Amino acid sequence: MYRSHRNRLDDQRFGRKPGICAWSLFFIPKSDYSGKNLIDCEGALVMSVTTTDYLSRDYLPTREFRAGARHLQRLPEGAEEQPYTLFALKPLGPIIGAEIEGVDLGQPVGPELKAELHRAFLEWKVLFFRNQTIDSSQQLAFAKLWGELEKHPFLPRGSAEEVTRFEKGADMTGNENVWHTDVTWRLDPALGSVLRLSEVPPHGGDTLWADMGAAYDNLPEDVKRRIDGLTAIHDFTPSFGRRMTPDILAAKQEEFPAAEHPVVRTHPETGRKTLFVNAAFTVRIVGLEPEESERLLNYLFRQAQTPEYQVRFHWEANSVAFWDNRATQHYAASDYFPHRRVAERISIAGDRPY
Ligand SMILES: O=C(O)CCC(=O)C(=O)O
Ligand SMILES: [Fe+2]
Repeated sequence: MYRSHRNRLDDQRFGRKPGICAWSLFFIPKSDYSGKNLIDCEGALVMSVTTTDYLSRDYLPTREFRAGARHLQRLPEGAEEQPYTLFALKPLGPIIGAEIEGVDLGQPVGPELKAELHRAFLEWKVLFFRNQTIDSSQQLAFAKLWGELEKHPFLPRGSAEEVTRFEKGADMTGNENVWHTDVTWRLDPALGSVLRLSEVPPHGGDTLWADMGAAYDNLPEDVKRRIDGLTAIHDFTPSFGRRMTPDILAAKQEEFPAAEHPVVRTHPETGRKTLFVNAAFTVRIVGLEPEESERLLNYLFRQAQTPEYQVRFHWEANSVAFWDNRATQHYAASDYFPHRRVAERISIAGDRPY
């Protein structure tokens, strides 16, 4: 039901004619696969395959016994390390996540500090600030430094429309414990977010981020070749849409049509390639038969779970995180029920992934 409805919407949105397109792939004689480019119903190139990689599907490792060092590169190729002069930066690992000491987010941020924070943000992908006794309006002022703010259409709001409030406790469990990049179902997903914890549980409640540039870099060459140029559909329906009545769901789907994004996006500021599919919102890869799409997506989703690409942050009250949503995924550990945990998030609007 869900699939057929969304496929119809996708067909309208992406200008595809409904028909036997998907099935025609199944019924092409095997010999026709050999080394040819397949053309879909509208004449677009859907895949370039050889007999072996498509039919045996052996471009995906069947088991992930992959011991040994990962290639962990923090900066883009050719970028030079420069010191920070206006604050102390304490790395929490080799490639992602750093604590910033000596910056008060309650005070105005001048152009020089802003430029240095911006560089740290791009280089470390998530910045952490502790002991920031700020309120929502100061958090808003800091977030506004980086661009237009988003209003989330589905999540509970705080003191302003741009503030999303996650209030967890005995009657609300933490549900953000799926690896994801925020709002990729938007045509222009968020650039980044500023998250502040005002109440922390006595233990647990950490958040983890994964560097999706590292995830891309470490993919086997066969997989990189296979996903090069592919796009995927991102949709809020399986997550936020789950509890909506059919009428509300239909109206929201109209307002937020499924988005098609590249599977590998190029970071607009650093130029790095990042793996841009996530388990919460990516529903299928365009042009692949459902079984292959699912298998490939599951393999790609799993990459965010690799500890070497991650940083794990333990919150204190008044800790703040500022992450680059174009370069990362995150996961909020839901291990503190029934204790309270209160977080407020402000997201900065981003641009169309390419
Ligand atoms: O509560 C958290 O730590 C993060 C929740 C989340 O997914 C988000 O703020 O985007
Ligand atoms: Fe999130």
